[in-house]
Formats: sequence, structure tokens, C-alpha cells
Amino acid sequence: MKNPWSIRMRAAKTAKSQKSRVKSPNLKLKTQNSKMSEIHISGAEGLYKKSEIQTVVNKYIERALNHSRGKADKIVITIEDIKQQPETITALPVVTIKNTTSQEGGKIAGHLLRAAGISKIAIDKAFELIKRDSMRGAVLITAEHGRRLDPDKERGVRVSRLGITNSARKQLSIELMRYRINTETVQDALVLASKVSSCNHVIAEVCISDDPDYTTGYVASRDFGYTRIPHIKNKGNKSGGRVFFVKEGVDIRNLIAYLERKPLIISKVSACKGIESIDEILSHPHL
Ligand code: WAQ
Ligand code: MG
Repeated sequence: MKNPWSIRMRAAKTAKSQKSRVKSPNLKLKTQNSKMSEIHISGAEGLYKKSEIQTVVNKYIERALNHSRGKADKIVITIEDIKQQPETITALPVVTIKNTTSQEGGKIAGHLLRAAGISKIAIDKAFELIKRDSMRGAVLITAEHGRRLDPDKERGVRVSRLGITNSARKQLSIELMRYRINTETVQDALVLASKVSSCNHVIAEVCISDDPDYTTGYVASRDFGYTRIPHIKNKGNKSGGRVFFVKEGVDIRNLIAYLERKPLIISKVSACKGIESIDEILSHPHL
């Protein structure tokens, strides 16, 4: 893709904050402002050709205005010519875990993460953070000690400047159609997870949608690919989030610069699979 443009959207709802943090008169102004806090409703981002900007912006606005998390009262759209040639990568392979109950979903995610080398402490911390209020971005925690590294605890880190070429998207649609999972939600999540896992400092990712009616989540890693987990949460639950498990001692500024700013585009798709048991998945690491 030549001369791609980055398009980002975020939609929020203002709400009265429960917290009152008046500590000193100097903080009064700040406290008054922070009484109104923003609840994250939805977000989207991608790299596109200039000729696609208007269509994409329309689609993003439509998404922002009609969202199951609620009515947005603020929508921010950023459109930038990034003036750089994106690097190209191959998408992770997709597989879906055989799972029918929400009791099992969380356990399966834990198994996959343990198999990818994440400690129990880090996994427990991740689920605890995901259960809280939804954030705009992802949490970064270290894979061994479970230390949280992202500096802005309310926002997290928002992965951006990522996309897929039109020919790779067609190929991906063909792959996903074979398993009846060719939706924009799956495609977008796969593009994001593929960028994240292309970063060597990230070992694995876990994602649970914050949409109350979307109950499939995933665990992604270079070892096991993009592993979809049906019923990772119960319907009606509005909490969700993403956690990236990173190597201990990672240079956090470099890592965030990579995730937020490095232009990267998927130009190739891996062969995908249908439904497999966790044992099948764990016995065939794909790389
Ligand atoms: N960068 C970092 N974190 C993000 C980003 C981003 N670009 N987009 C979303 N998040 C975080 C944020 O905390 C959200 O609250 C959370 O992820 C969930 O986002 O194959 O819909 O957009 O069927 O609700 C998974 C698809 C769908 C599984 C995930 O996520 C499948 C989804 P949502
Ligand atoms: Mg969502």
C-alpha cells in the first residue's frame, strides 16, 4: 500500500465520576474537571488509501453511533497521512476451540496462556484487570511477575497504524467463510493480534470483547496462533479488555512506540482451521 492514511475513531459517553479526590485547594480546578469522566464506548483504527477515507469515516461514525455499550456523546476521528511505507507481515492462523460453557472459557484461556509460558500470577492479574471498567486500550503486564507497565492506567495502550491489503482481505474472507466466521469483528481482531504478536517483546495476548452481546474471546501467541474461545464470558456482561504479556525487562517506551505508531500491514494470510480441542491445539504449535 502506497501512501497510506491512518484513520482512528473513538467514541465515549460522559458520566459523573464516583470519585471525589479533593485533597488541597490547588487541586480544586483539576478535581472539578475530573468529576466528569469518560466511559469508553467503542473504537476503531486502520490504514487505508486516500480514496477510501470518506467511506471508512462513514462506517466508523455509524459504528460509534450504534453501539451495544451505549449512546456516545463524543466521537473523535483522527485522519493522518503517515508518509511512511508500512512494513508487511503475515496474519496469524485462526483456530476455534471446542467449548460450549462459560465455566470452561476462562479456564481454557488460562491453559493456553500457561502453555505459551505465562505465569499463573500474571494470568490472575490479567483477569482481575479485565473484570474492571473497560478501558480504551490494552494493559501491558510482565509474563513472569505480572507487573503492570503501561503508564496511563485509565487508558492503557492503543494499538494503531495497522491494516490489511485488499488482496489479503479477500484471501482472509475466503478462509474465514469456510468456517462461517467471516465477520468484521473477527477480521479486525485478527489484524490487531497479528500486529501485536509480530512484536518479539510480546509473548501472548488475551482479549475479551467489552460488547455485552459478544461472548467469543481469544488468546494469541506466535506459538499457537489466533485461538478463538467461544463463551469466554456470559452474555450481558459489559466488561472486557486486552492484556499483552511482555518479556521481563522490556524497554517500555520502545514497545509502546511500536504498538501505537509503527505502520504495519498484513499482506499474507495463513491457512486457517475449524474447531479443535485444546489438546489438538497444544500438540501442534504452528511455528
Ligand atoms: N489497542 C489496544 N487495545 C484495544 C484496541 C486497540 N486498538 N481496541 C480495543 N482494545 C481493548 C479495549 O480495552 C477494549 O475494551 C477491549 O480491547 C475490547 O475491544 O474471533 O470486539 O473492540 O470472534 O470490544 C474478538 C473477536 C473481538 C473474537 C474483540 O474487542 C473472534 C472485540 P473490543
Ligand atoms: Mg467493543
